Amino acid sequence: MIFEPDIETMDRAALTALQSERLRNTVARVYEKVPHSREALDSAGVKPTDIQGVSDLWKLPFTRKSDLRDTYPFGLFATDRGDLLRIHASSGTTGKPTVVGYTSGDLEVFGKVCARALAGGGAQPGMLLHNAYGYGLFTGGLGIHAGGETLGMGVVPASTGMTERQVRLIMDFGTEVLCCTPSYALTIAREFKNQGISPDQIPLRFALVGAEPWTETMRYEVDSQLGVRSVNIYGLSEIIGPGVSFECVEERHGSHVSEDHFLVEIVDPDTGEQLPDGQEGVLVITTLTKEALPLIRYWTGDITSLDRSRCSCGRTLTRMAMVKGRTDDMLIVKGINVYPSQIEAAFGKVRGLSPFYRLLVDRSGTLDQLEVEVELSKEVFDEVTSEFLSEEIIEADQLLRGVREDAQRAIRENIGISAKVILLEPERLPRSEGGKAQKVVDKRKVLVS
Ligand code: DLL
Repeated sequence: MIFEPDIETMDRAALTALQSERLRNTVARVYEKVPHSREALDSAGVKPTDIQGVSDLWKLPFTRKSDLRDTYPFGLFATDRGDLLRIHASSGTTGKPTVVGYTSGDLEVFGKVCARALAGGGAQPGMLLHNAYGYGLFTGGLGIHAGGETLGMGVVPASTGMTERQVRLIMDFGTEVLCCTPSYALTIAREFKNQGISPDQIPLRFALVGAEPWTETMRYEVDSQLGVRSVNIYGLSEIIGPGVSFECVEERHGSHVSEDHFLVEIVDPDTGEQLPDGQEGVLVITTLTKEALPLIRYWTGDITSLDRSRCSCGRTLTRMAMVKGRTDDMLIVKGINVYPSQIEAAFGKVRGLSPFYRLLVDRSGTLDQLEVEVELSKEVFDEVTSEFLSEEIIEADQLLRGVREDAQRAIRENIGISAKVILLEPERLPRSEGGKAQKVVDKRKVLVS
């Protein structure tokens, strides 16, 4: 189902005209209302009148997370504090949190883009939505909540944690749609299994998962363990929260960007030059309708590519590929760029591994060392332990060695780096309780511990 067909299937020329008009207004407003951004434009030698349309976008300077931090808390806001109806903030693990605000108009847009995403993912008015994104300063909970209500769904504001209870509520209510992070979807799946509930007994039909990178391997696990068809939902607080882009349940091949509100481009991470469609780089987003916190050319740090070809679902909105990772998540190990999702993708082809893994990077002397802890799949683990019981230890040992060698080879062949793989028994790694999973421990950054 398409929530706003007029917009979502709009002819490209009409959409570009709409974007150009909104871009002109946004730049003029920001220039007038936000001194910090006015200075940035002035020092780049750009006047609002230089921006006539989308094709002039490249002339504008980037806005970065540091601009939000430097002007903490409300320095980039274009409205009075009295016009704010809501404030969200990032957890701010390093330094000050990033604060974002919404006017009544912004909240309406937020609800609509999330409703588009839910409808795109298979949800329909009248269905129940189990929302296991965190409620609070994180935008996931309240954002998706508003999307469900805007679409006409009944929303269960489950938030995160207490997985046993989440499973019980889904079963008792007969809930059709699940929203949570991909790692938490697998935690919920494991709890269903522990309670002896098989995928065909679970009432869920659709899942919108996001807020952290995930891969096709994980999608397969989510779908098969929960008996759902899962789609990706992407977003970031600075731009609005969830709902910046979403996959359609028909194709599940790239996430449609709500381009009437968010203008996207891909740029070279080193030079900032715009890159052509299809090429991978940093996603940069300009808000087109945001009132409280309009952002010009916001450097998301997320690595992806764009595809403007038509989609069989009927939407004309540009699609962005699954986010590979963030520029600041990228590890440089022995001079080679490594994203956690590349390891996950490489492991997807190895029999005997589960999707639960963690990268540990350390330095011995001047040499970087990468270790990857990964849990064995339940099947292989059972096979190995039963062989132990029957005292066929040698065979079990061979099986484990084989899995480990395959895993190490997959990393070498796919990423070009040698890593030590450590096989763990199932459920050894810390599980996501609804938040974003921590996939990397970089011990090189710890100066004193
Ligand atoms: O994670 C908003 C959100 C909530 C999106 C619920 C989807 C669902 P932040 O906490 O500000 O906002 O984190 C934003 O998370 O820049 C990406 O690096 C990452 N991210 C978000 N969605 C995805 C996704 C929310 N589908 C940051 N795939 C972004 C990969 C994602 N990474």
